[in-house]
Amino acid sequence: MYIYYIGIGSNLGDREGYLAFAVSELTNTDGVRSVNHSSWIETPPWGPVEQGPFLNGILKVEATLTPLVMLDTILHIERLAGRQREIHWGPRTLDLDIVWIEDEADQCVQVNTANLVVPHPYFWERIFVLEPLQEIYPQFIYQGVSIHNRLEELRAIES
Ligand code: A4P
Ligand code: MG
Repeated sequence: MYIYYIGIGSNLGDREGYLAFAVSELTNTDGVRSVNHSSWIETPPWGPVEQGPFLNGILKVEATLTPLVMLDTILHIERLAGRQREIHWGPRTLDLDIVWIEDEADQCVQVNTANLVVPHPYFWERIFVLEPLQEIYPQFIYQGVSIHNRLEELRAIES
């Protein structure tokens, strides 16, 4: 059994509808035991591409699926939501990124393959990931720093 923390975002079309669609598809996937999620928060676009605001959140998914099977599952759900890969970091109907994985003993699971890197390389830099992650996993600590302190650091840098 794994616990997946999956970043979810949309900034095209019926954003809330796409997020709800992803929750429902994951819930109905064989090997998925439970799906919980943070609140959805509206966030300004991060990165170099000029685009509309995102609706972001974090899904907490308990599943027996291995990480590479989970990746295939979320890529399939993105395709079902009409996701087109045009601009790297550009606007999208639905983006699902595996941010963090734990095993049954609450140990971090690392993955480093050509198609999947976990922990997600940028997660610790992104307020739009950490804010909803804090809501669903308030005791989260990374490299000795609590998520609360990290968010304060990032907010201080941004202001
Ligand atoms: N891949 C490798 N590691 C992972 C992982 N941990 N989870 C591979 C998911 N996929 C992973 O992704 C390309 C490939 O990355 C996948 O096929 C998979 O094999 P992609 O989704 O097609 O590419 P992308 O979306 O252009 O890049 P990426 O890295 O997902 O973009 P980001 O980093 O998600 O940035 N601002 C706000 N406020 N909110 C957002 O959600 N999102 C982005 C996109 C930019 N700005 C944003 C937001
Ligand atoms: Mg992605």
